[in-house]
Amino acid sequence: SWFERTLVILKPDGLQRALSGEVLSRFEQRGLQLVAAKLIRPSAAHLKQHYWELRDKPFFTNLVTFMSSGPIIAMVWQGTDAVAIGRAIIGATDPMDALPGTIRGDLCITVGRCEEGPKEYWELIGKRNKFSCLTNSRFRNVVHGSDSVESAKHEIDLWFKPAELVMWERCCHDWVFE
Ligand code: DAT
Ligand code: MG
Repeated sequence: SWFERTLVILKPDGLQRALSGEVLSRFEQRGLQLVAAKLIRPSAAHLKQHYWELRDKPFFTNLVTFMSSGPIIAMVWQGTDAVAIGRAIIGATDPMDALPGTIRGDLCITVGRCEEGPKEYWELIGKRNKFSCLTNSRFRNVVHGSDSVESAKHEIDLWFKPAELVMWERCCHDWVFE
């Protein structure tokens, strides 16, 4: 149905890199409709809930640290197959596997662990950008998107109060959806 919804997050790297307009317009231009959005700095506790299914992964702590390292934009997008379309717009988890034309395939690169680069380089970067060496998280992949209709419902409940979801009709609705 055209009111399927998905949770999308512009991650701290996306906001820091001034990619918010680019990311929002990709969802907008595909035809999905924005029904909620907010700029927030989420707490580690909140992010642990968000990524609870990954709690046993070795990168879990680093992922939570990275995601709480700066402000993010949480959004809800609506439309036919919004979850699957959202995942297609975003691309594969590892930016190296993401196809050109996807957000991750166009806008980011796998960022290796800090130890992998030459020490002098990381010292330089560390002085310039306090986030660069903050975590060991392998992926700075710009966006999050729900991976199923079920998890989308759960995630939207976690990030938004019902009153924050705005009902409105876009003027081009009938030009995009059957
Ligand atoms: P996705 O964000 O594509 O849904 P996911 O839910 O499996 O991927 O993982 C959530 C995030 O965790 C992902 O965007 C980046 C990070 N991550 C996933 N796999 C990782 C790994 N092997 N090493 C480091 N970080 C990883
Ligand atoms: Mg996921």
